[in-house]
Amino acid sequence: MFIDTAKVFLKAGNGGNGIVSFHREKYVAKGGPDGGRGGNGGNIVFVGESGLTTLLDFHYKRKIVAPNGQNGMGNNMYGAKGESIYIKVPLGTVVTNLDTGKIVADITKHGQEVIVARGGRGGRGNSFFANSRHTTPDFCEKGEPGVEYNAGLELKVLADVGLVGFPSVGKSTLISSISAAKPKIAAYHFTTLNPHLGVVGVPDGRSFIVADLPGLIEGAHLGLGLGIQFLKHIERTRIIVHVIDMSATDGRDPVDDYKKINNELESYNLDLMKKPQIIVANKMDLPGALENLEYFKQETGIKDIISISAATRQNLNELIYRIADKLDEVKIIPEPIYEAEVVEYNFKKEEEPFTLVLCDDGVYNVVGPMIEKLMQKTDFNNDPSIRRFAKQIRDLGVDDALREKGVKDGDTVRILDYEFEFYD
Ligand SMILES: Nc1nc2c(ncn2[C@@H]2O[C@H](COP(=O)(O)OP(=O)(O)OP(=O)(O)O)[C@@H](O)[C@H]2O)c(=O)[nH]1
Ligand SMILES: [Mg+2]
Repeated sequence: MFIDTAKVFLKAGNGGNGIVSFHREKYVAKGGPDGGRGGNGGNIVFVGESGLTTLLDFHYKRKIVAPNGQNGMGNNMYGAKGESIYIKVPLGTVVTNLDTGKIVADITKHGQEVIVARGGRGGRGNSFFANSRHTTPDFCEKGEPGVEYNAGLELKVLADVGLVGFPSVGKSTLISSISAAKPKIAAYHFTTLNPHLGVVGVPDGRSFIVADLPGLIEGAHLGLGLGIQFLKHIERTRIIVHVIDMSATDGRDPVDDYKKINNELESYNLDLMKKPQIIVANKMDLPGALENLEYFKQETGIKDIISISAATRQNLNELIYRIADKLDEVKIIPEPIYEAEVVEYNFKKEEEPFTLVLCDDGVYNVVGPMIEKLMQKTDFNNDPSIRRFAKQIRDLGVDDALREKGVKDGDTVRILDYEFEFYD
């Protein structure tokens, strides 16, 4: 089966903790601080790979965890960093953070690397905090946690041209006649179950990529036939080649076919109808096709139709040139519509550093990315470290804000899962 969606839990490595350490040497009573920094946690990086065509691998990989950074050591030694993990994904993979619903990455180029989950930074050791006034700091930072979330992966095939039409109109026959792609061809409907890509060389040196897509039927936008799963691939193509069986082998009316397919495209996404369409009358080698073509032109008023026979390779060169010229006209490849989400552990400067939320139990919660980050970096088993945290949040104005809300000495205040007693 063709797999074009997958879910995976991503967990980047935590940063290693900084440590508190003092230099020791024979006959030296107490040396300077020399606690090193923790190593950064490993990132999870997705890499675009043109050789891959499905997300099948992710069905065996439910969870990707990058290694943590090591803690810092004495003698100013840094902890080793967690190695980043590189995962190959097919071109056209869109990654969504399912916890927030935001698009994280859209991988469209071979070799393109996107950090989809950033490892936490290592905490600084006590040697980092030494200065002329404070020569023997006895606190350090903990490492930041790595980014983690449930990711949804979706593959949207990238091609210049999408072959669109009812089942059995000859889409696969066409791609196999104009490129080296060899999809299955047969007289029954839905022979093609997954998109095939083929590179077409124009005799004048140009080339383009064609996607042979599974057939559409009425109601596809509602999920009938192979449904929406493949309509979405058409979103990524620059032009549409609309293939019609002009011989009406299956007993349908070609005019009806044409209208129904356009109706499906429009119902799925209005923008699909804005894409340039080249209309191809196929199976012109069969009896009745010429008459049907005249009738088609009359009924629709469309004159610009390319008549071919994919099976007997009639008029294929004209089609190829026509596609290449049209692609030249629509040179601008639609850029990915998504802005990459900042998957980093970051906060915007202009953002409120914190907000106070009154919970049902009457306790104030101090929330906000900045305050939570400070909190995660604090080692609560170490008094000086806690004092430093208290000073940092006082400097941010948390104490004043709480007092304004009427919080008094001895009242409980929460940050993340921790409860504190409020003291001035
Ligand atoms: N005579 C004739 N038969 C053709 C032509 N093109 C395709 N066929 C036949 O039509 C049938 C369907 O062809 P396919 O290429 O599998 O059609 P498709 O559009 O890919 O069909 P699905 O994958 O089911 O959507 C096959 O039996 C082909 O041999 C043509 O130009 N002339
Ligand atoms: Mg086919």
